[in-house]
Amino acid sequence: MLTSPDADLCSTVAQGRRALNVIAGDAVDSVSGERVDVACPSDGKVFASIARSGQEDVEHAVQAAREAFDSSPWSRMTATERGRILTRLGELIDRNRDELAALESRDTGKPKRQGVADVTATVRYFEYYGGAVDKVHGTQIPFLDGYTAITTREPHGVVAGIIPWNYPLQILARVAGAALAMGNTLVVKPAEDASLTTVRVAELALEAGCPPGVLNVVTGYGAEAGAMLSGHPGIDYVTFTGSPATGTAIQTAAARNNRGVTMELGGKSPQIVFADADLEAALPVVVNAIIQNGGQTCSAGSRVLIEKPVYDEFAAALSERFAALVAEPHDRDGDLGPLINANQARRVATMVADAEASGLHVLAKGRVSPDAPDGGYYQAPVLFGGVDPASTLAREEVFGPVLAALSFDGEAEAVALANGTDFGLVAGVWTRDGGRQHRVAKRVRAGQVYVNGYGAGGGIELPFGGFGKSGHGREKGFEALFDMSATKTTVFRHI
Ligand code: TXE
Repeated sequence: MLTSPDADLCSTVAQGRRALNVIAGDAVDSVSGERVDVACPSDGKVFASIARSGQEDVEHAVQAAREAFDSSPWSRMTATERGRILTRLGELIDRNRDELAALESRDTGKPKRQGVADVTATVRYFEYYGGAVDKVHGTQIPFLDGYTAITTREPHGVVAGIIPWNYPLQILARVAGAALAMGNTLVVKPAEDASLTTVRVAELALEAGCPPGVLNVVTGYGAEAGAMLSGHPGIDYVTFTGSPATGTAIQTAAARNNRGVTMELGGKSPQIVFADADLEAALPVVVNAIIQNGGQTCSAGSRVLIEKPVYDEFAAALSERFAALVAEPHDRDGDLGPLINANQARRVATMVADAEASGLHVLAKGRVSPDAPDGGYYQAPVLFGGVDPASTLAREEVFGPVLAALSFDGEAEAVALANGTDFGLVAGVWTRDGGRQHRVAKRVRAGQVYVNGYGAGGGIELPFGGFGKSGHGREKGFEALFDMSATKTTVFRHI
């Protein structure tokens, strides 16, 4: 728990926070007492610390979640009662929205406005899943004469949720909303870069009436607490959002125990702009889809595929927008903040430099605000034009404000390019032709397709997940409730 959760927000953030794990309803430090410093991405200065959890801490958390699953009223209470607790949690988050939004913004570097939007979505997740719980039901299956066969949805048991740093609150809420709704208990390992709001929500969950042990948080490093948790035999199911490489490590660890997983592993999502599109409507959406959250969004629209007759016109309009973009400290509340940490800033800068060195053409560059403090992790937005579809920039996730513009000739080439990476998370299709809208939406391999719009991360009601290297399983919407439960078949013989 945070040591001074209710203190004046600004002074609390300024004075520094010492976050503890939440295990079995208690705020506890790691057994070793070791801590991890947390820096604000805007200036690189340490302003908080989290517990560095190890084997014993993970052990305690898994045990607490197991006891809560086996013996607390949680999985036996009626779905309606569980739903009410989740709804109440949403209300409490709403009541604490200023604190949470500012904390999220400070912890991740995202502009305050984005922090506020994230809190709104978090509230919606708990409201949505709180209301959905008692609408999930099984079936009755016509079977042999003299038998009644029914199916019910059963919780997996103890779920591990490994959360990334780009949308800590939202991703926690989509995982916890669905997992808790179905009667599972949870151990969450937030990212070492941004754990503070997760700890705070776990504290609010207790206040909302979640029995101790239902929602546990262990903070610390991925290679330590994360790896221990995902490979723990006491975990029944693992849900993860993050990089494909870590996803592979987690699946391998879970496979040793033959446990199920949900994997959300990012993308290289295309926005396809046909010559007949409403270019004026497309322009701000295409720009926003790559700069939202500094491009650190799994569903970022990081490729724009433009049909040849309008390529020059649309690329020029994009260039004008990009040239005006400014990366600023989070408290300026602009469109674009810093990146999360020095590693990510280095990684993005290297990908940009490599792309330039390989001959890719920069159409426009934004800038970093002169007011950005030294020590912050800033990256000026970059628009590359005429990008070779075989290049690294066109195929690999950059996770920064870097857009690759490619040209195409006709529908078939558009679909081939859209499907030309290993990923398949989201796609945007911009055209006024109704037949083409349906044809292209059908043929593009992506978990979500938006026609004449783009929902980078939006829509908590909409099932979300990928094909190929983007992962498997579905989060959000009603569908997540199926991922977070298993079908049980019960057969009664009439005697
Ligand atoms: O992610 P990691 P990183 C992508 C994006 C980014 C790249 C690297 O391309 O540039 O990943 O970011 C925990 N066992 N995305 O290194 O490693 C870790 O502590 C168990 C896409 O930060 O995937 C954190 O909680 N857990 C993405 C979480 O995994 C481990 C969001 C994510 O970290 C672990 C973030 C291990 N061995 C990055 N190693 C998206 N899809 O939205 C790390 N972790």
